[in-house]
Amino acid sequence: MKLSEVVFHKSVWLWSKEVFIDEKSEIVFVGRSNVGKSSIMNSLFEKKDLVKTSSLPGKTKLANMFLVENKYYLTDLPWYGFAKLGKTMKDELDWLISWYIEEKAEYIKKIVILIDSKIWAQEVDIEMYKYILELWLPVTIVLSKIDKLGKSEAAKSLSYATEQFFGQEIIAVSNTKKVGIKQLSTSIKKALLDK
Ligand SMILES: Nc1nc2c(ncn2[C@@H]2O[C@H](COP(=O)(O)OP(=O)(O)OP(=O)(O)O)[C@@H](O)[C@H]2O)c(=O)[nH]1
Ligand SMILES: [Mg+2]
Repeated sequence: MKLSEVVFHKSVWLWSKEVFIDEKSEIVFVGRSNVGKSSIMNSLFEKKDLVKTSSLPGKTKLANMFLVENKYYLTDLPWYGFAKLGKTMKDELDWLISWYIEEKAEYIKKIVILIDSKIWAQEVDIEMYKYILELWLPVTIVLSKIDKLGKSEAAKSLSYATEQFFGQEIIAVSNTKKVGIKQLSTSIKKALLDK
């Protein structure tokens, strides 16, 4: 399987509730705003800017679906953590994200939760993690932007994550240095191919 054989499929405007089920296996990326979701997807796809990245946190409010080899979806989900969103909008977004995941649970083969390696897991990250565990969906934890940490800080971040997300696959990733991308790519392909 080649993740680079990819086209943009469509943006689902979450407020439109336009989720459709077409039985394709799917990998979903979630994480607080600015954690590096879109950048990681570009790295996996070996593309520069297929997935829109931005230095303005919280810009993405669409579920952006990418179609790999005409068979699988990799989806960039917008999520919580944008301080400037009012509480009502945050609640609505939370509600819509969970609605997307629950509607598609049968076809979601893995949820990649991104945690900023420097900021560590916040309460909202843990809430999301517990929620996904309740749905029995497989999880991979990505510690993002690992290039920002020195060796000993990186080791600390990893060992803390190992405690918090005990028993889960944890991958430290840097987009800028291209660290961990291959491991993440292998893990995703395996999840998609597993029956
Ligand atoms: N140092 C460093 N910066 C990164 C890395 N990955 C992403 N960034 C930067 O972090 C910022 C946010 O990246 P995005 O990929 O847009 O993050 P996102 O999670 O998709 O953000 P939203 O769409 O706003 O939720 C950008 O300025 C990126 O250049 C990384 O591995 N290392
Ligand atoms: Mg994004």
